[in-house]
Amino acid sequence: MIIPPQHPRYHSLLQREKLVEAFKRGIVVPQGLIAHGRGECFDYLIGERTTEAAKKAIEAAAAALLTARHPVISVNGNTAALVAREVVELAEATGARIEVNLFYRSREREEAIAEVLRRAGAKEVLGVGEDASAMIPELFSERRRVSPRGIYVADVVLVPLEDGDRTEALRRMGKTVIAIDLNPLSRTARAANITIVDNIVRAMPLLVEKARELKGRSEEELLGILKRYNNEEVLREALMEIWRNIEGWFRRGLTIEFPKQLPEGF
Ligand code: PTJ
Repeated sequence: MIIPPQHPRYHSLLQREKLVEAFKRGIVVPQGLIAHGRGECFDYLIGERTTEAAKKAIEAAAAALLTARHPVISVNGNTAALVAREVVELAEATGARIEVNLFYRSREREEAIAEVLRRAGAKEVLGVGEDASAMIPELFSERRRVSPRGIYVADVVLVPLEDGDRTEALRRMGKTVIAIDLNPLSRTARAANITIVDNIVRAMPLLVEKARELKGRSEEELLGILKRYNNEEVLREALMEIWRNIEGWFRRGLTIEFPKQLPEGF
């Protein structure tokens, strides 16, 4: 479907089209379309823009990835459909490895997602087939299967659009977890060390830019950013932003004003 760029919801519709297209190619699961709908709702409430709170989280995420010994970016169907190029750029900027990790795992999807990433420029993609031979303890979904060269040994893991169980399991393994989740109340958002409450399509390019900007900085400076960062505060700010937006709608009224008389010629 062709969406006219002047359509008021152009960007949102474009994301839907990308996901539907990826669904038809077996990259995104039907549940991924539902998950995106939930994300859209929260995006509406935060004003469909990157908040100051999200910018703080993005800076901390860049610092965490740059100071990590074994950083890994975990990729699922929705992430591959929406931001494959940015995943590769972020991996290049931070030295992170890329690993396919799926909630609804199948060999066909692993391969299809790895192919999307390779086409976007990835030289190596972990977590496909026999490579996903290590297990995350106490986790019962297919997401427990990880690469012994990737998530299993990672000290910092970026998990966009994650489920709560795995975030908690990764934390129990002592890893630093960075989440991207539009829902500040989700279990993932609350369990992660750093939560970027923003749409992945806005957050990822900003994260790449920040990582490139901070790359030359000293370890001391980067650790300073992490020390000052407070995730609880960032989640509170994200909720406050939603609250302020709702207050604004109350104040301004909810109806749309139309001209009382039709202009001449109608
Ligand atoms: O590809 P698979 O098999 O790994 O499956 C992926 C999904 C997304 C289906 C799976 O991980 C899942 O069920 O996720 P959840 O538990 O529904 O969580 C997804 C979270 O991502 C929700 O809290 C949504 O609000 C959020 N979300 C959805 N779209 C976006 C988003 N956050 C940021 N940007 C988005 N575009």
